[in-house]
Amino acid sequence: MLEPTLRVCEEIYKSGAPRDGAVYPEFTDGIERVQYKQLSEDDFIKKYEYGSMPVIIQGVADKWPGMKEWQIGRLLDRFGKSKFKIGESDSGRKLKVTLKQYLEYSFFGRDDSPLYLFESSLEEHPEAHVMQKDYTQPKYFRDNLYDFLPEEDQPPHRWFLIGPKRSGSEIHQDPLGTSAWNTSVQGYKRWILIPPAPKIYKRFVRGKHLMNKGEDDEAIHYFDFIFPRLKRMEHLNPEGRLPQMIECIQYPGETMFVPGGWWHAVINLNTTIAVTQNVCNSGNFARVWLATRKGRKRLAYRWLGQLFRKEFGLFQLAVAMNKRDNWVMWESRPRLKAARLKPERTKSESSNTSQSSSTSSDSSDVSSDDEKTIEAIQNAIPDFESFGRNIINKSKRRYALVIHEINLEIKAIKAKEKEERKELQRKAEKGKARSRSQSSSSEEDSSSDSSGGSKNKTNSMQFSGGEASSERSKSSSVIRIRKTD
Ligand SMILES: O=C(O)CCC(=O)C(=O)O
Ligand SMILES: [Fe+2]
Repeated sequence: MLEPTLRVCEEIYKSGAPRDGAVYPEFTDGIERVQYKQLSEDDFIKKYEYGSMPVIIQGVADKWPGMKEWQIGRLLDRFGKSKFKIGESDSGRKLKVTLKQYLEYSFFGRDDSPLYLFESSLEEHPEAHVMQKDYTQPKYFRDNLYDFLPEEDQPPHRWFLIGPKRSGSEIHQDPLGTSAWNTSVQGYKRWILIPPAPKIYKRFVRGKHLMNKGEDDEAIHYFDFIFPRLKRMEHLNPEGRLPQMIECIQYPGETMFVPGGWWHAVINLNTTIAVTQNVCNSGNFARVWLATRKGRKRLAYRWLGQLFRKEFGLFQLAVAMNKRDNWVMWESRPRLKAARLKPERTKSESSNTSQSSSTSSDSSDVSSDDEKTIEAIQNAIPDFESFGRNIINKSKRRYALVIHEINLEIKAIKAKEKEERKELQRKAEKGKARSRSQSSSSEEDSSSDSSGGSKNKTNSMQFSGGEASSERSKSSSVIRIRKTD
């Protein structure tokens, strides 16, 4: 299935023909393309980041040394003996092999869904850290709000990738609502992008409702079988639930921008070498804040402290969102409770309270600097109504858009949570029924959404022993884990 598309891509690439609107055997390229030199930071943020619109940027990598250095032969000469991460076992153990081993595997192996080299900490790599100099961040992403946290506290956000033909990324959203840029230095990537919307759930975009028994959601299987069904039933069908989506090819040298929350899946049409980074900026802050305060409670607390010092407008936004949702931050739970009980505490009482809150959680997460900040935060919480007016007056367009997005997101999150609760209930009922009918034999993995977890582990570990399996090998858990934090 990939071959005819690859042939069209190569023709277009050689002839220098325009890529927007190009017609491939199974789809028409529907993404907008822009020139790096012609698009200012402001225009990018307004149109694509606030506008939550994917775009391919041409010309970002024109002067990168990596365009010459990141050729397979060169990389092999430079780093053939160095080890890179190609996955993780289900228990989180890193799977590393030498670049030479990996390239042998990817050129000579016959895996249906090959393993993907996904190295997340190039800067810490004993030899390959020099590759950091081979590329520069596009100008639109220099302000990353996570940079307010020390590097070691930040969720992973930089990856170097090598993937052979047929390798790819299952359909997913990037972690914590962040946006991403992804530059292909070599090779063609086919993308599917689906915008976030209240009724677009994980199970739905994965096409669980359209899967036959025994089918999985690995990238190659998704592109070949599941997605065509989803497109027919839910996109092309006027009664379908998926009116919007984008299909396109990313060519060598092009940079894909994926806004926070967008579902996306990728398949490599030939060997690709790419670099990708995730960012949080004022354009996606509302989404990232909602995800961070829920998924990374302690990190959110520390981050809020930094925002207070360095980006007061966004700090206010975060606090307003918390107020509106009655969300109590991790650290401030006991503090607020105590404040409600004893509004006029003495100094010593208040320090006792904060001590006991620390021991009940993780004291190492709270520095005394944070303590001072949290005090200031508590005093600075604005009244939401006046805060809203204030903000709108201050910079109408910017925040109106953000607030609108918050509303959509809150709705989506509530709907999602409801769905999750139902799912949990279903599982619990299923479990009860099962334990009634059978008491032994518990080999099966019961998590409904993690397709083939233990199978993947076995295959990954086989490979770590240096075997290029000629059987169908799976990498889905490997891929799924890599952009989580
Ligand atoms: O190039 C790819 O495989 C896509 C990468 C991606 O979407 C991700 O890592 O989140
Ligand atoms: Fe992604």
